[in-house]
Amino acid sequence: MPAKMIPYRPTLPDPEWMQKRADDLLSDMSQRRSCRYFSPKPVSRQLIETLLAVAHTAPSGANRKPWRFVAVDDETLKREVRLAAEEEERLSYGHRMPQAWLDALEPIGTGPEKPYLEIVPWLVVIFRIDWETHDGAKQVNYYPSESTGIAAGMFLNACHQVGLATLTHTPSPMTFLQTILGRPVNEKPYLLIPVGYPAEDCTVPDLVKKPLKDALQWNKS
Ligand code: IYR
Repeated sequence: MPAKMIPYRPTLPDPEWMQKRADDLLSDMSQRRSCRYFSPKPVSRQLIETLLAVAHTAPSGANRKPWRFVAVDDETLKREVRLAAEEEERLSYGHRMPQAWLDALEPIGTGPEKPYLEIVPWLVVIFRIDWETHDGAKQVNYYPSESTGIAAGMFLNACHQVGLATLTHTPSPMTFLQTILGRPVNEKPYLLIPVGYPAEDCTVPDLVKKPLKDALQWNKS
């Protein structure tokens, strides 16, 4: 049986407007920085829900939407997450990460202490769902990593568009998030994203970014 199809006719924008909009998006997105110093200033649950609704519009393999978003503003839970993340990070920075990795992080200035996990108003944890059970039958999802990555990217973009700062934090391993947040074994922690306003005295590393020309090829060079 072929799929039921419905018309899709978005209004065709004018090319000049498109270029202007793309230029504006570029200058706006170029301002985005990963933030590690957050203000405790609250962000409403409604705003977070809307930003997650944006992420939830992401395309996904076979339209399965193989993700779970867990939004945390409970102080006790945030503290638990911080303590568990720091425990893993101490082991990682202490002996699990090879010297080359530590050297690569040196200009970013990260370390095992993660006070922002408690200070920030929201922790959004994205889980990737590789398989699910429906009516007792196991059903696999398709391209769960790609799909969840796209949803995460759209969430980061949406946060920036409304003026909120984020960090893509990946304490490794992240299984503690399953336990603390009560998620089942088929939901794998994918990204831990603190979301909030930057602290007034927030600083970010003065990094040189790889230019686009080094990441872009036109046709077959
Ligand atoms: N997860 C650690 C280490 C870390 C790894 C990468 I790759 C970064 O770009 C930044 C940090 C941490 O969050 O400190």
